[in-house]
Amino acid sequence: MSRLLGLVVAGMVMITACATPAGQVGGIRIENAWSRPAAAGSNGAVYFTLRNSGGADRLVAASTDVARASEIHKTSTEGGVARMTHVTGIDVPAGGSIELKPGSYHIMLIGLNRELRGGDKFSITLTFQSGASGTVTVEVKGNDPPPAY
Ligand SMILES: [Cu+2]
Repeated sequence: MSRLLGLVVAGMVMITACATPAGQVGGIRIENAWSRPAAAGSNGAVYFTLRNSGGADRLVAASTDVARASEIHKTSTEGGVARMTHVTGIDVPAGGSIELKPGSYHIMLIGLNRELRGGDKFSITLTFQSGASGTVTVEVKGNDPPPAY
């Protein structure tokens, strides 16, 4: 790659990184990390998209200092009843992507030690089965009451 092209690519990467909270952990890019507002003492949920340009991997843990504990959950609806299950991880296929979103996978923040208000930012550290681990910024979006997770 020419030096000039390298600079242009580096510039584009920086612009993308500034547009939305995002990060790179190993071969996996974490995009659009967000959460809903939630009161101190209650539970919150974090959502993001995992885009994998490397080999198959698995999200196995999350941690943040805004909550007492962080668990990987999956919401599923059976017979019209939504139910959350604590799962051991989320597979991220080679070259594939997974979106954590309301009604599906999410990171459950258990026992928030502070209020999450619209516009706030906090950090979450994600660990993958490959051993790759990294911290991304989560943006609290909106002023709605927390929805069903
Ligand atoms: Cu949950």
